[in-house]
Order: sequence, then structure tokens, then C-alpha cells
Amino acid sequence: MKKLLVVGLVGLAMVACTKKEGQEGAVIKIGAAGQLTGPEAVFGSDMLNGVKLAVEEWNAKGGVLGKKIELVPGDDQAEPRQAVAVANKFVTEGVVGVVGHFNSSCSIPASEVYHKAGIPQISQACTNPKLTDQGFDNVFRVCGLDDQQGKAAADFAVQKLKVKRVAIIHDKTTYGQGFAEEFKKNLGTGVEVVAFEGIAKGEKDYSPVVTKIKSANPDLVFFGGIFTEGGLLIRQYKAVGGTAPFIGGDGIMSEELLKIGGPATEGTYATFGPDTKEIPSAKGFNENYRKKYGEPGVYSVYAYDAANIILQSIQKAGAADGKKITPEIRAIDYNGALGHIQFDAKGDVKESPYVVWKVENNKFKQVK
Ligand code: ABU
Repeated sequence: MKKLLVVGLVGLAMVACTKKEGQEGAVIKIGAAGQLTGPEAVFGSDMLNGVKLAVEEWNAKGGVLGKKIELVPGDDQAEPRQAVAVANKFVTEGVVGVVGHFNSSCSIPASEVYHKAGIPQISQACTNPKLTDQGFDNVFRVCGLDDQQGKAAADFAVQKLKVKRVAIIHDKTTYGQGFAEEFKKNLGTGVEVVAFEGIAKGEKDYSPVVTKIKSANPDLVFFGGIFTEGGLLIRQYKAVGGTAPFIGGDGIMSEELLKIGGPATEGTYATFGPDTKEIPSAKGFNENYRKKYGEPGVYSVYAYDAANIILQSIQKAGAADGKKITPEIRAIDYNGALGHIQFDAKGDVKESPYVVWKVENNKFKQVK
């Protein structure tokens, strides 16, 4: 009898434990994945704080489906293998929706895991087209794509800067190289590409490549990559006497670029979405985020909207079940901080305008 009682109690404890951790548990878990540590960690914490703010606001109103929302952070360290490990951990822990990952080289391999598990994934920042070219019905992004971004950068270079000689550098990643190729493709026949160079991420001395670029005498230097290498390249290029301005994309849109590159970054261009300080729908987000976390990073608001889309879709689905949440995301007609968001058949946003920013007086400002 005593033995039976013990077995019964252990069984009950196991059921309670599974329920707590699973989709039918006491809380509803959503994952937030990105580079929370390492050289690019500022992008990860910008994302995490955006998701945190959304979760805090929902929890203050009672959560979703009558349950508290638990945010589960996942640190992929901007490493593809770590991203897959994070994705598998989310699946095991019963996460029902994921915001992330940041890097295309992480989002794409992790998406296979989410697809197999039927968990919806919304990336706030992955711009390589392949993410949504895979035909996965559960994969979305709230940012634009590098074919659009590459064209925007090339159009600006040709039509506004009227460049004739362009040097292109990329960091050999899915994002950096893909973006560089899109930029090159859109330059047209009137522009000569005087160099096309790949660099290794994580190095500190890029003097061989910047010396080569300087000798090619470009009017403009394009960089496809992240601020970590971007800041060093700009500083080292100017140090060897290079005078052409740089243009990059969303990967360099961080105050960290200005810290790493110093005064040499003055006049640098970057493509990104419009300034949220001028978007009326983002006013509340900006104020609330600042109160809790300080100045938002450029991708904080994208992560905030992605989290809200997942939570609103859980509410609409009436179940914390990825397979029921996904069709709600696909059909969503969402008015968020960024404005109106709807997804197309591939899971991309129907509208993703790109504008050009410029470093002036040590700050990124939208070019009017
Ligand atoms: N879109 C910029 C950086 C993130 C990525 O790898 O796509």
C-alpha cells in the first residue's frame, strides 16, 4: 500500500512538472533568440528588451489566455551551431513562439528546427531572402530583405552620390555577402566595381584590405557586414589615407559603430527603415522603452512588434499551440509601433521601406 502511494505521488509530481514545462502549463512561454553575449551583444540586448517590454505590458493586463507569459531568452552568440542548440532547447522547454534570430546565418539553420517542431518564428532583423524562400509556413520576418536593401543602397549611390567607381567589402556571412551581391547587381553599367573583397570576421587588423581598397581609388566603399568589423574598416581605411565615404546597411546601424570607428565614421551612410522618432505609432513604444531600458536600439521596436504579433495570435488562436498560432500570424492585420503589418504568402512583410541614414556630428540621422 505504502509502495502504491509513493508511486502515485511520483506520478502526480511528474504530470505537474510536465504541465508546468509544456504548452498546457501554468505559463505560456515565448522565446527571444539572438546574440546576448559576444561582440555584437548590443543587438541582442536591444532585441531582448523589446520583447521584454511587450511581455511586461501583456502580463500587466493579465497575460494571455488567462496565463502569465514567460519570456525565455536564448543566446546564440551569433554562431549558427549555437543558434540550432538554442532552437532545440526552446522546443524541449515548450516554447510556443520565437522572436529571432538576429543574424541570417543563425535564423536560417534555426528555422529548420522550428519548422519541424511547428513553432512559429518571427525574425526582427534577418534580412537574407533565403529565410522565407524555404517554403516554411511558420517562418516570418518583420524587417525588410537584402534584395530591397541592396537596391536602395545602389540607387542612392548612383542617383544621389553619382558615384562612378565603387569598392565592395563583405564579411563572407550569409547576410554580408548576400547584401554585397545585391548592391553590386543593382549598380548598373555606368559604375565600375574596382574591388570586391571578403574579410574574415573577428580580426583586428584589416590594413591589407584597406590599403588595397585605397589604391583602387573608389568614390564610395560599400560594406556588407556588422558594425564590429565596419567600425574597424572605416577607421583603418581613413588611417591609410582613404577619403571615400562608406555605405553599409542595417548591420552597421549602431552607436557602437561610432565608438569603434571614432571620428572616421563621420559621413558614413547606411540603409535602414525610417526613423521611428518620426512615426506617430511608435511614440508610446519609444517613451515606455526609454523609461525602462534607455534609448532603444534600431531593432528594439521590430522585436517588440514581433512579440506582440505572436501574443495577439495566441489570443486569437485560443490555444498555446504553435500549429494553431501560425495561421493566425499569417492572417494578421496588425497595427503596431512600426505601423501597419501584414505578411505575404512567404512570410515577409508586405511593406518594408528603406531609407538612407548618414553619420553627422557623431549621430546617425535619416537623410531627407
Ligand atoms: N540584417 C542585418 C543583420 C542581420 C542579418 O544577418 O541579417
